[in-house]
Amino acid sequence: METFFLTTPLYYVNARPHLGHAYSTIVADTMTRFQRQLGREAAFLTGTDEHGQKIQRAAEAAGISPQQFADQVSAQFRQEWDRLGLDYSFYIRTTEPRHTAAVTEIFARLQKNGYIYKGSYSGPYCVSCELFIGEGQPGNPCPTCGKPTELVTEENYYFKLSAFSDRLLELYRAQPDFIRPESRRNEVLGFVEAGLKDVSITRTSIHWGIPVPGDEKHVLYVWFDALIGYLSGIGYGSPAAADQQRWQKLWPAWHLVGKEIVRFHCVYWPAFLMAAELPLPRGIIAHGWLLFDEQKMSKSVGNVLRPEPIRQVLGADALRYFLLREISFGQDGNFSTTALVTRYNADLANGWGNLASRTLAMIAKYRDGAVPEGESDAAMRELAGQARRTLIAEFEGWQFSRGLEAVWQLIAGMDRYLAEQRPWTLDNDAGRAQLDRVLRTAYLALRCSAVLLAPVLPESARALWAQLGLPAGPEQNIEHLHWDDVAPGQRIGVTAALFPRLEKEKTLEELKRLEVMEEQLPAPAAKPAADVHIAIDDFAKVDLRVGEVLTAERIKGADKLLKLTVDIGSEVRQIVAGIALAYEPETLPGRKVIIVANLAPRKLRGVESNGMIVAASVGDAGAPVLVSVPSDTPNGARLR
Ligand code: ME8
Repeated sequence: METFFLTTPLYYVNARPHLGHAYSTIVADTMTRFQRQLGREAAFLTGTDEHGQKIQRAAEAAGISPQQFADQVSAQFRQEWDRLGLDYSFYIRTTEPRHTAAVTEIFARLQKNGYIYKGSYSGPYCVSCELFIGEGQPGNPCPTCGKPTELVTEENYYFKLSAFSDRLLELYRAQPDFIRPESRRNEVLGFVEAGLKDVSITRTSIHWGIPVPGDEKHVLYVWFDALIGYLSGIGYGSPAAADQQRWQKLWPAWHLVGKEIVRFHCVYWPAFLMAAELPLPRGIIAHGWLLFDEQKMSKSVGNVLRPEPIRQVLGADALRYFLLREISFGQDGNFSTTALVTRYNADLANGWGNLASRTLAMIAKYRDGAVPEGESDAAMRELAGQARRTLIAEFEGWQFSRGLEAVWQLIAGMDRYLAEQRPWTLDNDAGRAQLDRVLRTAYLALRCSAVLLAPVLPESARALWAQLGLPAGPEQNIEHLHWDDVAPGQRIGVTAALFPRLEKEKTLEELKRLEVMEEQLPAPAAKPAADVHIAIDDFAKVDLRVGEVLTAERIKGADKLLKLTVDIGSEVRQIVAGIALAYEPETLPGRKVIIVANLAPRKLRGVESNGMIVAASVGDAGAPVLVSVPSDTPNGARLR
């Protein structure tokens, strides 16, 4: 049987995951579960992209090695996916030896096939996008992200991308749904039709990458390296027979990507594969961006929200449901916690959850927990059939919101049916048969909804299934789902509220509070290992001094940062400190602090920082608490 194999982008490890990353991974998880419920074998791969200049710089700023940095952040991605219950089948890190083996093999194939030559590149490069810009002046804004480009002048290995224009255009023509949606396809067509230039696939000015086999002063360009992760993650490049079989069984993949990386996936990647004589992907599905305050949610803009507070307060299922229901797949969508809580209450607590609790309570009360037998309502049965058909068609076309809407039509239809039938008036001899019919119908509708919603709301669907007293789980085949397939003598299970109603203002406050704590989590840094000792000379290298805060002000657009001036005896330093969420600027002047005086200067949000304020990191969230000395300690005194 053919396997449905899907990949998410391999996320950069320059920073922890945010909701944008969670969105892609949730979509992949949902699609994979849905495919399984169509009776297909399905798997998805995710992972982290760990090489390149961006990561190298982030690690330098943290004062640790790129590998240590990548280890920490990659673990945070994995931890987040595990907490959210995202059931990835494969996880690849591009710093794993198995990945290097695959990359080396593909590079060798390209070389053997004559698609690689040496040349030199001099021109703008965008570090944020890890992209050679090819035209314009260094310093100009990157056409993709708008950040200033940098001049790169290097001897490089080039890939003959220009040789593939015709074959790529032929591919897009022969397979019109290779790139979805249509708008992205047109963008790519335009780009390729304008003519492709060869691309540099190595760097010499950075070292954090996979060395070019046989010419080790070059490292491979991060995008060349990363795309191959889709293959190395399932066994390509490994000599073991089991690995070979696995990748050959799973490949080719569907690639799910954000719209900003469509060109890499639709142009470069198929061309690399053609050059390596490997099968091309089945297709590329591009989704839009999650916006926050009308801008792309991104680390570099600094407007990110984390999945964790939402999971803690509303649960992973509510987050999944909201993202898939609220955002029209393929388009950009604004994320708002107010809309999240409103939808939770309306659709989950008052909608699905309430239908479940009312129905189960009535079966308990009127029929002592036994599901009545006999006929169910034909109109409701038809509505359920329609929900099922619509959900299948829409989910197959990645239109999750419309598929979910159909299930909520069934839920609303059931609410209306109960309001019309007024089962609470039927608990008498004359009403007995009708009450049986109403309760059975509501029970069957719930059973059907649990199966249909299991790909999107897996935890709640399982909980409801148990409350319905049904065996196994709701992950049943959706195509073969029978409305009336309930064993005689069926009894309901133990009931509880699926989605307790939330008080809006309090919930929003709680989300905000947890969000603030999240942002105070310590950034990756070298962890002092208990069993590694340093010499006194090592400690003496750190110039720790007493200082006094003279002024403190907020930095526009950076919630966490304060700009301080600090008197350290010999001079007054400007220092940027990440303590704004814990300290009001007005409370700081006059306060004694400890600073690291000999850190290399760096810029945070464009503001120069000459040193670092020392703070204790408290609690799970690592909230900063300033370290101090008695107020009469002279400024500039050294700590030894
Ligand atoms: O591009 N809205 O990694 P990346 C929706 N390493 N999705 C978002 C998003 C947002 N605001 N922000 C991020 C890279 N994403 C490369 C990929 S693949 C071989 C290499 C999601 O960490 C979305 O899927 O910048 C986007 O394409 C991806 O994260 C970018 O992650």
